[in-house]
Amino acid sequence: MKHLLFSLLLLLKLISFAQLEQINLHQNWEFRQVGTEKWYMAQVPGTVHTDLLANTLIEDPFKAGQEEKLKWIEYEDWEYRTSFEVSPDLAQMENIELVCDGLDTYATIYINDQIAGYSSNMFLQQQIPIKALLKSGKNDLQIVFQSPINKKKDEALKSGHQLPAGSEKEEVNVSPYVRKAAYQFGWDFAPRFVGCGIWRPIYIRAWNSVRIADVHVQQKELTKSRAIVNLAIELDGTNPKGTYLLKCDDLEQKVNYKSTSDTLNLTLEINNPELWYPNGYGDQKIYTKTISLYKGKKLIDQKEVRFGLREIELINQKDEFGTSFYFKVNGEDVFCKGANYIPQDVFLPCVKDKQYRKLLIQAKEANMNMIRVWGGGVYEKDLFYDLCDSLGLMVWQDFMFAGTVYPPTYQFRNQVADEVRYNIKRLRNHPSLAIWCGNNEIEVAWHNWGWQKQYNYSQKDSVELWNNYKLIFHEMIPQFIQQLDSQRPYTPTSPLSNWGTAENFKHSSMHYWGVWHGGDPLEAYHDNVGRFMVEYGFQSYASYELLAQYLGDDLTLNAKSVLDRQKSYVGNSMIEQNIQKYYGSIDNFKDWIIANQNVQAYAMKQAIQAHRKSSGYCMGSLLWQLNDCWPGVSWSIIDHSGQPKKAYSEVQKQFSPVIVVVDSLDDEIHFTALSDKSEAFKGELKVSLVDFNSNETLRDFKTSLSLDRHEPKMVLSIKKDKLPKGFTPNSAYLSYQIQTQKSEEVIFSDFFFFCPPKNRPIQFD
Ligand code: BMA
Repeated sequence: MKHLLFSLLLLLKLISFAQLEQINLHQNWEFRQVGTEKWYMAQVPGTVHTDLLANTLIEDPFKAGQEEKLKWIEYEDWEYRTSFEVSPDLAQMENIELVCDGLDTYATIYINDQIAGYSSNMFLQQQIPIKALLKSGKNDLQIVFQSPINKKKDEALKSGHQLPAGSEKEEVNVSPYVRKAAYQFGWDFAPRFVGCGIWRPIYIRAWNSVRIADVHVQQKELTKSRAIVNLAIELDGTNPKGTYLLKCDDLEQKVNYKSTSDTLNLTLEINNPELWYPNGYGDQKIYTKTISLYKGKKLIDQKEVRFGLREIELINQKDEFGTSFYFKVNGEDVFCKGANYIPQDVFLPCVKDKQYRKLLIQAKEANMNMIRVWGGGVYEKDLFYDLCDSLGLMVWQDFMFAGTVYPPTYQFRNQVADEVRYNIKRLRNHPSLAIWCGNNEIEVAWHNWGWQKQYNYSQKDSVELWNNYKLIFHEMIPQFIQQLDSQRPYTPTSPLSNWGTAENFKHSSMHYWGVWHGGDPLEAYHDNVGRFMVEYGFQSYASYELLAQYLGDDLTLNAKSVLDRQKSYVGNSMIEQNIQKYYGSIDNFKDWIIANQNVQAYAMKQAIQAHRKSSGYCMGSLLWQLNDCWPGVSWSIIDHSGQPKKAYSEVQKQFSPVIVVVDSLDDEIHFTALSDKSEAFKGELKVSLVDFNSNETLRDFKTSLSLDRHEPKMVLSIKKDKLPKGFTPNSAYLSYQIQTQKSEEVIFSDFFFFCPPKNRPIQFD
């Protein structure tokens, strides 16, 4: 009965869209462990861990102790199967493909017991011609996943040396050999769950004649009065040669497709174009156009393209201070405010569309304008970039390489080439995509982290690994970008400059980890400002309530279940030390977490204020990290359940368009104001010195503000000896606010304390 219904639906679809068919294959899946008898229901898209959980064959992997207990799953092979009906009409179509948007990772795909194709890269879509394997009626589809560990362990062993993988605690580091999300092998914010599965949509695509396979939107000219946009169109079909008619709006063009490598061009002229701007700099105009392809009079395919018009440049060149690193959008310098994004779950298909929406809206509401998709995760799904387009969040897109060097083999580089080409083509039309970045931290690591010694590389090994690195990130990838997306900036790695020396802070992109990894005090952010801060961060635990959902109630900091969540080699020492410093001793774990989140918020405040106060010199502040992939402890400002931590509201405040930063020096208190607004800002700063105990205002100060974009100004200086007699750091605090001149609307307010929270008679948190 089910099958009958399925074929009927299929037929209906065929009648309604005679040319191109797409039939999702997400129904009736089963799975089992290879070598066992029984099949269980499976969810597709999905993962083996979540399928095992849904069948109550395992406990929730996020519960205490499960990470260790469920390790066996990664050494096993897993098979998935379903069947689907093919109507005689479908079977007769000229082109039929099985499209797998993402298979994780080593898979053999069988149709009716015959091998149809293979997958060996989670980041690559498979398009497998299957016409010859299909029959009318019921067809079987089976996908067998091989354990990535078993698959690559021998190759790793044979190489004679380990490749680095900081968070893999195994006897052999396999992750560098596998094109699978690196964080799933364990990271300093993530547990290790090396799973497999059909993690993205899977469907049949069938068409007669040709289909529009790709449209590359190329902005050729952009002035106030007009934009010229070329649509470069690729066709796909077994015999695509011929003459076609292309239509878009009222444009019609006869085109001749000569060979399969041909591109058809349709040039649009847009008068008085509206531009796309980052959040805070203007609106986000998105143009939508439909391209129709005709053969003779017959419409054979249609495709909708969305694009935005804007110019993004990366200015990374020598300047008066050292080497600049900033973005110009539509000719204006942009101060990038944002965060690093990691996958929203260890088990990626669990993340619902509404979670994407919620998280990215949270980013926009925190006054961010840039998100970095970090290289140890995944190239995100289309929805992510669509949301960034419409929210004005520029995307810093790493290619998925992080924290290791890669096997110096032709076969590996070939995989990389396919993956890079596919993802560039998939993402290049998004106006939000601001920069491609080769990888996360590989160059700083190679030059500073002592891998050569740690892994005992011979001179020959080192030369070979480094040459392979350069080939991939300095030659191959930039060449692909030149061919496929030549207008987008590329930077080979992040950061370009290491935080070790003062000189390095004068140059290019920077990850500053003196606070946390280097043990620096939180105030050190003020002395360590680079030209573009791509990473900096401080850890906090998720709320007690969220942890308790997975670990049970009655938690203590030193419980094994809690300690198991801490994946950073630094452990809890930096948190503990700073709680002591600012809050004193706290025994109760609930209160300790609150203090921990407050310390993180304070740390983010110091960092963002330091970076923004140096606007002009420093032009970017991307905190590490926006979100979490499981309920635990990490540098995130939003936890795994989507709940903002305390730091979120602090970040939101400090990323406001206009802020004031207070510095208490020995004799004076300085107020520095700055604005990101495009028009000059006029307003007033009001400051009150308030007595802690009586809550009385002891003295008021005010000054008018006139600020130009990205030009921080010292607007007020108060001599400490002019403060009322009896003032001590523990007796009063400053409350200050900025209001606009026109409407007297308060657009920013904050406090400044002269003493740590533990010395304050009342708490504000
Ligand atoms: C950054 C990232 C990650 C890591 C984080 C915290 O440098 O690139 O590798 O999770 O540090 O240590």
